This record gives sequence, C-alpha cells and structure tokens, in this order.
Amino acid sequence: MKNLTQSPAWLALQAHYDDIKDIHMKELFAEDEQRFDKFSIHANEVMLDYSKNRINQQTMPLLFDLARQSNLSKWRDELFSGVAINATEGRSVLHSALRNRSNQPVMVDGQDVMPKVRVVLDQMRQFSELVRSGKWRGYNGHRIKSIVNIGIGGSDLGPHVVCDALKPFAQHDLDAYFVSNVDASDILETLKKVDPETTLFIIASKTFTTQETMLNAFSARKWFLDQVGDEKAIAKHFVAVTTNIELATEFGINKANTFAFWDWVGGRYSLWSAIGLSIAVYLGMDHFEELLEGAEEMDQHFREAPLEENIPVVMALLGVWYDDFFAAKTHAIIPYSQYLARLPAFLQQLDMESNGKTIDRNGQRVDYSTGPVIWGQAGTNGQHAFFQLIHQGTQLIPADFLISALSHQPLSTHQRVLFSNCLAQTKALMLGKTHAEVLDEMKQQGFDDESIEKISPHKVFEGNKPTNTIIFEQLTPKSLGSILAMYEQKVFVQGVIWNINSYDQWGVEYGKVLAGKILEDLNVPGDVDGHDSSTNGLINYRKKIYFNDSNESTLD
Ligand code: G6Q
Repeated sequence: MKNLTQSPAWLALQAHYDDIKDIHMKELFAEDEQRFDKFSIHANEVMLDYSKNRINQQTMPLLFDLARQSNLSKWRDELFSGVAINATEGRSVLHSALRNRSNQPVMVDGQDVMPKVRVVLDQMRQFSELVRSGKWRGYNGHRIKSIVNIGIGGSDLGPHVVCDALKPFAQHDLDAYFVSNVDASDILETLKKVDPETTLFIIASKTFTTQETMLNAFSARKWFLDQVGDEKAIAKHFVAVTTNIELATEFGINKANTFAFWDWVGGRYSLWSAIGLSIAVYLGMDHFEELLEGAEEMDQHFREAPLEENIPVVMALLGVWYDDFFAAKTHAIIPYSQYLARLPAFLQQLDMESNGKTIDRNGQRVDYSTGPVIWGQAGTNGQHAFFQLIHQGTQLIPADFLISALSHQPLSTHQRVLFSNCLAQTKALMLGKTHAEVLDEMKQQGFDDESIEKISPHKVFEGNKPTNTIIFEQLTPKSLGSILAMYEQKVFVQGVIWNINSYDQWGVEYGKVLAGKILEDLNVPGDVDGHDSSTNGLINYRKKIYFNDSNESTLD
C-alpha cells in the first residue's frame, strides 16, 4: 500500500473517528446491555474483553477492512511458511517453527527445519534433566544449585520474564539469576550470591560478539578461574547458547555443551529456542514444552480464527485505532500479578524494537505513527503511583490489564482483593465521575458550599479511557506461552498494517558500533576531538577524572 493514509480503509476510519471521538463509553454501555458479549473473545485459555474501548458497532468492521486492505492473510501465510519477510536482513521469521508441536514440516530454502529443532529440544531435555536430577556434577563433585544466565536484550528478557512468572513451577533447590547490564555491579552483585562449586553459567548470545555479554562472560570466567584455578573445570560450569559455535568454542566451552539456534530466530523472539535453556533448567523441560504448547495454541488461533474473533488481530487493530487516529502516544501494560512484574519490560522490547521504525517496506518515510511507547508496572502498585495521570492527566493512555482468575498463592483474600482492584480501575477509567456526581457526593459528605465550589472541579474524572482486560484461569506455562505469543502476533499484525519490517533492528546495531568506537577513545591517553563537541567533552571529562591505559579490572 503506497499511501496508507490516503487509502479507502484509512479515510473511512478517519471519517468514523470524527463521528465517534466525542461519544462517551458509558453511553455506549447504557445503550447496549450485550456490549460485553459482543466485544469479548476467547482463544483456549485466554479471554480478551475489549468492550471498554472507544468503539461502536461500526468501528471494528472498518478496522477489519484496514486489515484486509493490508493483505494481512497473505502476510500471515508468508510468516508461517518461511518466506524471508525480514527483507532488510534477507531472513525468514520462524519462531513459530520452534513451537510447532505437530509433525508438519516447516521449510526454509527448500529444507525442513523441524528435524534440527527437535534435535536441540532433545539436547535441552537431556542436559536440563542431568542438571536438575543432580547427575550433572560440578568440577569437584557438587550438584548445581544456581544457574546464571548471561545475556542481554533478546537473550535475557524472554527467559527472565518466564522464569520470574513461573517461579511456583521451579525446582526448589535451584536458583536462577540473570546478568545483563555491562555495569559491573550487575555481575558482581550476582557473583556475591553464588558459589563456583555449584554454579552453572549459561552464556546466551546469538552472535557471541555482543560487548556487554562477552565482558560479563569473561568476568564470570575470571572470577571462576581465580577461585578454582583449573581451566578444565570450565566445561562443567559454562555452557553456551548461540548461532556462533566457533566463538563459543574459542571461549573454552565444550562443543557438546553448546546449544544451537538459527538466523531465522530474531533475538526478541528467541525465548522459544535454546535461548530458553535457563527456563528448561529452572522450570524443567516438561514445563518448557508446555510453554511452547501454549504459544502454539495461540499461533493456531491466530492462523485460523476469523478476523472478528482473532485476539491478536483485534488487539493490533485497537492499537492502530488509538495510535493513529486518537494520537495516543503511549500504551500501558498493567499485569495484576507480581509474578508478571517483568512483563512490561519484555513487551517494551518486543513492541518498540519491532515497530519503532520510520521507513516503510518500500523505503519511504511514513507519514503516520508506527507504535506508542510501551510502559507499565504490576498492579496494584501502579495504582498508588502513576495511575493518577491515566485517570486525570491530559493524555489518552490506552492500557492492557492482565489478571488470572486463580492464584498460586491462596493466602486469605489476597487474590480476590487483587481482582477487585483490577476491575475497579478499568471501570473507573471507563465511567469517570461527572461534576454533578461530585457535587452530590460532597453535599452528602457535609462540605460547605464554598469548599464544594473550590474543590469539586478537581474531583471530576472525565472517564472514557480505553482498556483491554486479558483474563486467564491461572498463570501456568501454557497460559503464559499463549499470552506471550498473543503479543508477538499483535506486533506482527501492526507491522503489516504500517507496512514496516518488524524484524530488523538497525537502531540497536548502530548503538553497538558507536559504543565500540568510543571505547577505543577511552582507552588512549590525552584529549580526543574526533566526535561532536558534546561527545568529545564527555570523553575528555571522564579521562580527566580517571584514566588507566591498562585494562581496568572490576574483579581485583
Ligand atoms: C533483539 C535484538 C537485541 C539482541 C541483543 C543481544 O531482537 O537484536 O536485543 O537480542 O543485542 O544479542 P546477542 O544475542 O547476539 O548477544
């Protein structure tokens, strides 16, 4: 689509926006008692209630027209069948093959990739079972008690969110740690908690060249060798997950302890691959496979359900509706689950790295927004902090609320209180509170007329703030797999509509290159002048405070 904003479906939505923008959702609810039934859909364990959105009966058909106009079903077929839709890197996008639990082949360049996917899954099973059963022994015969995943971005956020979310399924005598930041405090604070005799380091890096991961891996290796003193011991305590087996071997990792994946797995879509090794070890391979099954169920739903009943499609279109027509700048993710506290961070990368693009698939600059800022925090904590801005600030902030019906921790009334808070917020955001209601309330509370006049405007809530509620029975490997895949496919649909490649990340690559150049300048004595004046000034300022031309050691 050359001129998306001039296309018939877009223009129809623009006209519809003018009709609907001043309609309050509470009127829509009052007019139609069936609104919840009409605007809620299921996919296996997940239910989406999208009735609290700024939509009426005309809106969704117009949004579905936009999806059809973008050839969504053609792109969806290409995604699943291994066409190289990541055109700027010439790659297929096949994380769905990693969770393909059927016997169906998935072809890339004329070859079925499923046999090698299964080989790695078997290798992960064998290895994780050895570690978990205690048959895998450290260099001096102790069993492994701690695993430390060293990776960043896509090689960290996915396994990290899953291990945190599914803690109730973890083996009680194993701890999982994640080190990602090149700030030495990350690795050092983690190393304080573990013992070299009982620790397994998983170096997770697709390229095995990422500066932060490699520095953290070398620091961990030095810490280990300083205490153990025997290079041969590395084989028992360091394993790698990478597409670059050669570099992992150079690092000293036994080839047998290297877990492969492939260039058709994007970093932020890689938790389903061997990058999920920390998940398999911490939670067990059966749970890892249930996670894959949950994701596959969502993939099936996404492929087969009509647009009208398709959760990722509906969520994607609502996102486009707010982003491009209501000009919403941000989108909040509020999981009502402490176990899901890292979900906003995971979705920030998934969404913003995938669709944070200005150039479309034809190489043209887009004249529409391609995605909001994603942010959020677990409820109820957010309610006592930033919710004020969502309720009464000047911006429109659509939000996803996620909640399970049952908790893993049936402690007194906690889950019911959590649940009621979640629903109270979405209700309040939708309804708001009118000035007349505030006046009544204040009169009943016995305020005098002067106070009522002064204070009442501050107590008015406009309401009409859109939310999705995503509800599932319980947070299990399966339901989590479905939820994460749901968001992945939502991001895909939006990329199709915005006509951008959601699977490259040149912005990330650019930062990696520049950091390398600045590091070179920090390593030489004297002032530098080869950058802009700000960058020169900051480099020279740091060198005046501290310069050491030998390698600064963080571990001495
Ligand atoms: C993800 C990005 C990025 C990447 C990290 C780590 O899609 O490409 O977050 O995952 O930069 O890269 P490595 O796995 O190669 O270390």
